[in-house]
Amino acid sequence: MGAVVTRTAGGFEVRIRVAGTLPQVWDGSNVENVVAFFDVDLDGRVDYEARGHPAEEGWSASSRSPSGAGFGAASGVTATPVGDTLVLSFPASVVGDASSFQWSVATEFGSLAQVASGTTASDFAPDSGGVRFPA
Ligand SMILES: [Ca+2]
Repeated sequence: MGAVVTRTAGGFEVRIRVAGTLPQVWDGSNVENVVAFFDVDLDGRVDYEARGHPAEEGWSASSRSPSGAGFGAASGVTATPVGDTLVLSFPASVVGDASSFQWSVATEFGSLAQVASGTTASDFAPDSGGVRFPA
């Protein structure tokens, strides 16, 4: 898995490349999340998340901030699969209007019970060592 963050006119774009081809739709059972994590105050704790996940009619997105979560269009995030790369695009408001941060990405795949467990979240969230943006 490899990823790159770029600044866009309206915010940011995160391109996350995975091994193999991304599914176009939900497989009907497993949850798949492709997630970008942002630590905007550099304290080692994730403050914002942008997520993409395959749904019945293509990829959907969600976001999480200290004040709550947004789903679908309300998340501000769009998730577009392009072959082996998922493109997450979103306005700067999704990362609290930050212009610099440390970031990382992860994927989750499994049953809802597995993905929703507290241990899964702590296992997959980066504890430290995110990549700085701008570099
Ligand atoms: Ca933080």
